[in-house]
Amino acid sequence: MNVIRYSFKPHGCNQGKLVAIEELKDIPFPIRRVYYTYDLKPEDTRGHHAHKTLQQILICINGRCRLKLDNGKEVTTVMLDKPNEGIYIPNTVWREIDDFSPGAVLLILASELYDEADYIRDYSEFLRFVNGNGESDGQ
Ligand code: T46
Repeated sequence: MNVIRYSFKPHGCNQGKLVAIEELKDIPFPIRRVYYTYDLKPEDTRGHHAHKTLQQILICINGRCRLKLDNGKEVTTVMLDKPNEGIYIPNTVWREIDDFSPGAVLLILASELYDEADYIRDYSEFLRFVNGNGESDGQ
């Protein structure tokens, strides 16, 4: 599947760098939520779900991790290892994140507030959902 990467322009030179991200200008959606994961071990694995409507940008602002994206037809794996690069995850894409380096920090910009009802946490249910077999049945 096609992976959309955003390269954010770093400002600064010999006294560190600064990246600014503005909604609907640098990324394609309004930012309604920001969260991050840290204190991750190399054997940790996160995600293992999809969202019905949520869009997100993932930025590994420190260290490295691996992102697996699955749209129900194709699977793609990308490394997140640049603090000025974001990977866009549209809705209805299954994601898994692993292979965290020591000190990895993953920052996420999200298009919606947290809503557990938006999650599809069962892979079979996800396949039914993306293959057009109607609404998620929650089973
Ligand atoms: C995704 C990956 C990258 C909240 O209370 N508010 C929030 O905004 C979020 C995201 C989570 N939570 C609670 C719900 C759970 O009790 O935090 C706990 C862990 O959440 P979750 O299992 O969803 O965490 P991850 O890291 O597996 O997944 C999250 C996002 O949910 C997901 O959309 O793409 O980060």
